[in-house]
Amino acid sequence: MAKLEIVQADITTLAVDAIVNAANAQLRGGGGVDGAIHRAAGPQLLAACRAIGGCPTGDARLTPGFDLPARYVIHAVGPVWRGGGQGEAELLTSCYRRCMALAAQNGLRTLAFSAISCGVYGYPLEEAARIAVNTVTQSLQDTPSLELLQFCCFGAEVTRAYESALRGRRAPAAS
Ligand code: AR6
Repeated sequence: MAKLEIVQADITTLAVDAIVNAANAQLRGGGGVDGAIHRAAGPQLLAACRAIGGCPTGDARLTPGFDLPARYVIHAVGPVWRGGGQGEAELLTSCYRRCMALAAQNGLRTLAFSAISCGVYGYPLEEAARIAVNTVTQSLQDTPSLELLQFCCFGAEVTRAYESALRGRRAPAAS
């Protein structure tokens, strides 16, 4: 079972098999972590995203990492927070599940997640951290290749939310 870890860092510096980007449905790049990843990966990343075309909310797509230290980028499209009654929790859960499925399919050993939807998309941080930690925990048994999973937190507030979610995490369902 993979080790779960919280790191406070710029995700573009992490030399893992894949980093998870908080992308938009057009996969066109943008601000926040998406902008930072595109800047660090170089223009080939945008070309690869254009070739894919787009990605529905709640899903994810894998590209190479190009100039990044990470081999791959998994572009996950989180929901915009609209008060919680628009299926946001299901869509965010689906993002984490799809990223874990891509990690399994590609035999990834190390993976770092950004805090999907927790920036301009406005998802409440504590709740998003709980979903991230619990969904990933539930998926670990189906991702046998994974040795290390990092939650990459940008700033102390995000780190605190993940620490609290990790302390309260639900054990995986018995198989
Ligand atoms: N490394 C790690 N985390 C970061 C970094 C970084 N370099 N920079 C920001 N974060 P956001 P979203 C954190 O807004 O809410 C983009 O324009 C940040 O502090 O990047 O899913 C896309 O194109 C926050 O905790 O993503 C979409 O249009 C987390 O990353 C839209 O924003 C996510 O914040 C997606 O919005």
